[in-house]
Amino acid sequence: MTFRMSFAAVAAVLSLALPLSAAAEEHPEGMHVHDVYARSNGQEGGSGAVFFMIHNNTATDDRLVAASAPVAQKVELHTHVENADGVMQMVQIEGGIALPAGEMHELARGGDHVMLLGLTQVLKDGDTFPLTLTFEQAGEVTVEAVVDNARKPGAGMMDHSGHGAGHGDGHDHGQMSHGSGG
Ligand SMILES: [Cu+2]
Repeated sequence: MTFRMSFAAVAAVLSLALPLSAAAEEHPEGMHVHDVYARSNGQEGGSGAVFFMIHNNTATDDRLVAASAPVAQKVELHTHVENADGVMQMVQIEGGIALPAGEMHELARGGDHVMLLGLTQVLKDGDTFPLTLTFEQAGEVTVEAVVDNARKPGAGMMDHSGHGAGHGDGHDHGQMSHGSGG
């Protein structure tokens, strides 16, 4: 609080000289989506996954409820859950991803991700495509995703070798249980 007050005091003093937008530009209010990258098996009709960081820099709790991209027939929000045998399985997220006001949420390999199913074009490293995210409150936000299969996850929290390879080459959704009565 002391810091905030002194900052406010300094800001007040400087406000004549310094445009207010200088501070506002660093952390503008809004739904921020950073660091968007995709992995793909590089085959038409294949699959891919998109990862990014969401920063809900608003005063309102929100939810990511849907995603779409022109490069896939179907786009779903997925996560991984551990089954009774300790094996990670991919499942579709019911009801979207909760984004409390002011908080960050990372979609990362081994965790939540946007799944691209039935690619309508080949995605190779360096290719880009628009990804539109639909938030319950913030509405639609379109960002550019870049294909980067070599990207390493930031914090290797879990090894999850079986599935990680799946997203890269030949992710077989036929073997996954996607909440079909199970
Ligand atoms: Cu998936």
